[in-house]
Amino acid sequence: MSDNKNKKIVILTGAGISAESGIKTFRDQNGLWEDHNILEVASPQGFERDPELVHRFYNMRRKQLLSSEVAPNEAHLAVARLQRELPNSEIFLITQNVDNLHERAGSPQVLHMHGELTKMRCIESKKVFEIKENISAHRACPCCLKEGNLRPHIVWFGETPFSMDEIYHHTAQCDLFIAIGTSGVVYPAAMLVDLARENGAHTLEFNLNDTQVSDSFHQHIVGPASQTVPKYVEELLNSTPHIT
Ligand code: BJW
Repeated sequence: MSDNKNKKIVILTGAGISAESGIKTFRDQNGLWEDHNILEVASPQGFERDPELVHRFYNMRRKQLLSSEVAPNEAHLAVARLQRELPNSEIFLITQNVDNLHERAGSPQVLHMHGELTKMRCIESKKVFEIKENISAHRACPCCLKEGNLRPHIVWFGETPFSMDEIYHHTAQCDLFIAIGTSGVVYPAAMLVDLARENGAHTLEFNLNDTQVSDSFHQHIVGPASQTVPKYVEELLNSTPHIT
């Protein structure tokens, strides 16, 4: 994108953008799915079978996210800068990540399609609560006061990701679709590039490696997101005429 032609941009981020902040990805070597059985900790059936185990898994990840060892990296900061500074553009940020590093980097808008680690939901009323401390299966729900009614506000396998209508709407209309640090293994996020491309968008993938959807992108930028994304953002901002 070398001029001011493209106006609508969709950015889709995955675990790779937070890897350099110290948060494990899922499928890389030493990733979360090496130590945890996906269906035990990330499915509605797993939660029904052993809610304590599932709460422990998310307690552990929430505690790490909120510890002083984790902070947004240069890639999160660059995305936020692009959202704030690119003139004549509408940038819609979709993240599959359940961390809050885009918000902490200053992103003015973030859609969490797979939920958020710092939120819990009542399984009856569907009300969502911000809860930052550890949760046990016996914790009483703040709305119905029943024990065991709180679940992580996370999209597990077999569940529908949040705000799909909005995601499809923005993706089908964008001029530029950028995916950062996602393996392209999990649907429906993995097919958004096809939707964008079918509707005429230029498509760009940032990743450490080739992914199983790399061929769907027009352009593939290889390297750590903390280096490649800020460089790209800098170039984009410098090549875009600013309105005074
Ligand atoms: C770097 C880097 C650096 C590292 N710089 N890059 C058979 C066929 C097709 C689909 C299905 C199927 N069977 C079942 C399905 C559906 C299923 C699915 O896709 N399964 C596949 C695994 C086969 N999907 C679902 O069930 C979803 N729901 C659904 O489909 O509902 C139906 C529906 C569809 C459409 C509309 C309406 C309804 C729900 C998916 C829920 C995903 N949940 C998880 C866990 C919960 C969140 C959590 O606990 O954190 O979400 S799974 C996990 O994977 C997590 C992630 O958000 C998601 C994606 O992972 P991500 O982000 O791509 O991470 P990795 O680890 O895979 O990749 C990291 C990448 O970064 C790598 O490529 C690295 O190279 C790169 N990298 N360091 C740049 N420094």
